[in-house]
Amino acid sequence: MKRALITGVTGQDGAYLSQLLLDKGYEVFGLLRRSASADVVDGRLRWLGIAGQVRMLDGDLLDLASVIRALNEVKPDEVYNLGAQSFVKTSWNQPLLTGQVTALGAGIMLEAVRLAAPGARFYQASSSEMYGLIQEPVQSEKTPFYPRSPYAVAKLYAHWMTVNYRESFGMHASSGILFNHESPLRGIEFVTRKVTDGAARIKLGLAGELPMGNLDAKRDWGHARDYVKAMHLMLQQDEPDDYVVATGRTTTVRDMCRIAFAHVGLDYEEHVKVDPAFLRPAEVDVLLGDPAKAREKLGWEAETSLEDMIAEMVEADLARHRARAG
Ligand code: NDP
Ligand code: GDR
Repeated sequence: MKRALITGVTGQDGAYLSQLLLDKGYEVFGLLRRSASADVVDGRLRWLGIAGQVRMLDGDLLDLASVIRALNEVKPDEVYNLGAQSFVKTSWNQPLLTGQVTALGAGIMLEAVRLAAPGARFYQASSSEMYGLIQEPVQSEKTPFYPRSPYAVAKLYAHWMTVNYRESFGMHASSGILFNHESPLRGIEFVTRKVTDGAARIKLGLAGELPMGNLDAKRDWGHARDYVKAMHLMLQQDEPDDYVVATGRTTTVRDMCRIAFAHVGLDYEEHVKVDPAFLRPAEVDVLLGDPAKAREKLGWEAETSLEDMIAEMVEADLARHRARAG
């Protein structure tokens, strides 16, 4: 039985990856940072019905000793570093914390694996945000990076550290350059979930308006359930490498709003209002990934359309609000 250690196990991807690995017969372990709200930390795992099946170990990405202790205990075959301060807008308000967790945290993980679990395969959660100010209309593994937020700068450090540990120490360390991926388990602050939750609340008469930021930004949105499969596939390859994971289709925030509101029979234009509070100091205007390498080498393809994913998210948010109302 293979053993996997996941950082960021309580997040969206950590939950779906845990489910995938459990289904494949892995023993799954998660690094869990202490929270005063311990009763809610495994909410996503509970939603997927797998909370009791992931073994949690105390640890924090900022604490090398705790990570080494976890690695010594688990003796993992595979390590997935998904932990991060992952909300781009917050990274301007907490740039140094974002650097510590999202950049140095990856350095800590790489160093800990080198010292305490040298045979383990390593996955780093890199991001399409690293492309930032776009240099090429379609982004591939060869497109130059130009990060546009403290988050993206931090992810770039983590990405190059992963490449460097692979080249310096021969580590089986791979980096997935994942474009935006969403699901009913997406944090409520991210744009798709904010919109699907907003559409659900407005439909149920719980709200009237939805204040939003830049409606012209374009993103290549896929489903997290599909994307965690690519993470796993990368660690099954003979050679470590970097892969773009994307759908190859880009959509404006405005059109995503249209799709979500139309699902509940509403016109987004009557409810979505632009509020400057949600604009960013610097924006990534458009992202569009080329997943050809992942398709050819991993046999991976996005399976869920944006329309189907948004419908699933709106339905989940309607169900949540109905359940809350009793
Ligand atoms: P989430 O924000 O949902 O989850 C982030 C996870 O990191 C949480 O489990 C959080 O724990 C954990 N974490 C934060 N700080 C620490 C710390 N100091 N020590 C240990 N764990 C910590 O992110 P996603 O699941 O959406 O994304 C997973 C990874 O993939 C992230 O690294 C993200 O940056 C990256 N990524 C995501 C994309 C996406 O579209 N979703 C696209 C490309 C990259 P807690 O619950 O305690 O806060
Ligand atoms: P992003 O995701 O910054 O791409 O990072 P987010 O959903 O926050 O924003 C996407 C785009 O939508 C625009 N936008 C708004 N965004 C939010 N959150 N709220 C709003 O009200 C709003 N209005 C418009 C944004 O300006 C932006 O252009 C996500 C994270 O998961 C990262 O961790 C990951 O690395 C990247 O995706 C790939």
